[in-house]
Amino acid sequence: MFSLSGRTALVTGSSRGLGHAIAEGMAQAGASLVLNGVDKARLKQRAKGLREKGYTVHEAAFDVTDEAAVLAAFTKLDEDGIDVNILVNNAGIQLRKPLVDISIDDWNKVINTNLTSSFLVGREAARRMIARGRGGKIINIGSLTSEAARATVGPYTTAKGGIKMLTRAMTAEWAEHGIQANAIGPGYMATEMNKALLENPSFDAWVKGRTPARRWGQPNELAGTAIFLASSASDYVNGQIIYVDGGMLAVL
Ligand code: GCO
Repeated sequence: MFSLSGRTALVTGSSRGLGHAIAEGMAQAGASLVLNGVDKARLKQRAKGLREKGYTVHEAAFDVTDEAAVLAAFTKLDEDGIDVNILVNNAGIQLRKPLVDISIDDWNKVINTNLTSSFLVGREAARRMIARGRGGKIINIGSLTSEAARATVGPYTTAKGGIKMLTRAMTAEWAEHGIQANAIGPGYMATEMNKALLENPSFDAWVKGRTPARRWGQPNELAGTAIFLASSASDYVNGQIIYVDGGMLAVL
């Protein structure tokens, strides 16, 4: 029930970080991949690496915040006969700055990349899943900040809170079409985006003290939950957010 063979997963922002780890995990479970990123060279290089491991990998370089680019990307997938039946809305950026110092451009960039993109890509994927009548899986990547705020990451927190409720909005409308929309809330993971935090001794100590598991998470530790939510094992799971956080949100 955990096999993804015969399924195709589009993972946004999958040329590095959590997206790449989730994509590789899904490929290990049998999925064909559509890798996405805006850096064509990096995308090409990462796709090549996965193909060398024997996985089936398509590349779709497009900006998830650009509606026209999203529409064009899905038209191309249609033309190439690639049916996306698993969508992972992972693409995201971080901006660490006090709210009083955030410009409207800063704000819009984070909200567009971390939230609106999931609507744009999710809408196109769902239109096709509904038209095909064979259901599908949508996995939105939230955050600890889908549940609790941390100072200086206001736009990110707001977007990730929206991801939790967008997941439920998708459930309200798409579950009857056999689409299971759920979310994953990663804890503090050792990624490029968190490099500055990992290298900050006091922040590193805070994460290890505040997390019951007493360590940072590794990107590949999200793959199991992603595979579960992408597989038949979760066909009656809708509108949930599963925190993969070493227990951080479970304790005071
Ligand atoms: C930060 C981090 C967090 C984590 C993650 C936690 O600045 O606090 O970037 O946002 O990356 O989102 O779930």
